[in-house]
Amino acid sequence: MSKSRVPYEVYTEEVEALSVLSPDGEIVNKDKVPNLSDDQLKELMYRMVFTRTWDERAINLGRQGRLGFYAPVSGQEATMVGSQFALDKKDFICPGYRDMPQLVWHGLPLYQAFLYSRGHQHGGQIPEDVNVLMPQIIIGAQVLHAMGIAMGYKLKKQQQVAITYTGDGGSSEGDFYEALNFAGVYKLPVIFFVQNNGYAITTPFSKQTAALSIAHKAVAAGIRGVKIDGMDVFAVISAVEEARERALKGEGATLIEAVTYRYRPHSLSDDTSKYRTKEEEGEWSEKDPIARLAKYLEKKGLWTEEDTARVKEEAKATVNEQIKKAEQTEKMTIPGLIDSMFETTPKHLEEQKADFQ
Ligand SMILES: Cc1ncc(C[n+]2csc(CCOP(=O)(O)OP(=O)(O)O)c2C)c(N)n1
Repeated sequence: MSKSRVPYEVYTEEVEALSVLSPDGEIVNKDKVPNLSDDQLKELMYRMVFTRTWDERAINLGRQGRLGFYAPVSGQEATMVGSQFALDKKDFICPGYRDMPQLVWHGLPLYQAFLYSRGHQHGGQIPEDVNVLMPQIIIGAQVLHAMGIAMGYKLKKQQQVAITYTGDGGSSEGDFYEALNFAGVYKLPVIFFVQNNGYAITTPFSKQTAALSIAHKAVAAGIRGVKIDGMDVFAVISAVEEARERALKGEGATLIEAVTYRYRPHSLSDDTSKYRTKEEEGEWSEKDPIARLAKYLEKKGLWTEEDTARVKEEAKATVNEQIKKAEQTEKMTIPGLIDSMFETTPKHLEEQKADFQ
């Protein structure tokens, strides 16, 4: 934080988003290119293509009645896949409802993501070695959870970082400000990652805040704020790596605002034509995070169209297999649900279970 003094009126200036990889696949900021091996670059591309195919299949599965609630992710692969790519396996993820890709790439089995969507309690039985919570539907609640987990890391002197995701809408919630404030006061190892995709369902960003940007909200909390191009996976990785390193060095929290776009509807019961134009959608499709990484990798001789086609087929086969596994999981029952809540079911719940039976 700068300690320079200015006249008595508090003011801030517009900030330009960090950009590393341009839409035509050129490096525009050499200093911020993440240090990734060729294999890591290919893995990153693999995950982004896989995620988009999974998203397309999930939308169809939802329309067939085979999934319950589902929030589409296409367009946000750079923020979702890229930010998780920059984490360590022991870092902790607190997601919102759209953030299933981060959980799956952090180790949650895909069939459990499908079970969660189907409302089955086994979807939320997180494997011991996977440091995630299940997505919050309550907008902004997870921001406080991540702050609390980071508080625990700090008290126990554990070299771990918590990251949480919310949207532009989430950044207007009271929970959001409370979490940022605590993180500032206690210098906590937490990353607040806001995916500003331009809309909170139908509410456009212009009606969300009068602040100069979401990143500016860090100023009031006394934490670091950065704004990045969220369609640029290198900018995402660079910003998360930097925030992690600072957090681990005891320098506190970072608020990252990543400017992105969701190509698909908010959920499966939303009609984008009611609140945005085809022109706008066209402009954002020119910035596609997958297309731009593909261009970069093709120029380096690391990726071809055949690779994309192969990954799509692989993703479709995996989704088919994992949705079948979810569908074949024993049906949820009320006694089973009660028994899965505690290691030893408390007496009052045993009584309720007996009453039910
Ligand atoms: C506390 C709370 N208020 C309202 C809702 C209803 N709701 C669900 S999604 C949503 C919009 C959130 O938009 P944003 O935070 O920008 O995230 P995005 O869906 O765009 O990823 C709202 C208002 C909710 N789930 N929780």
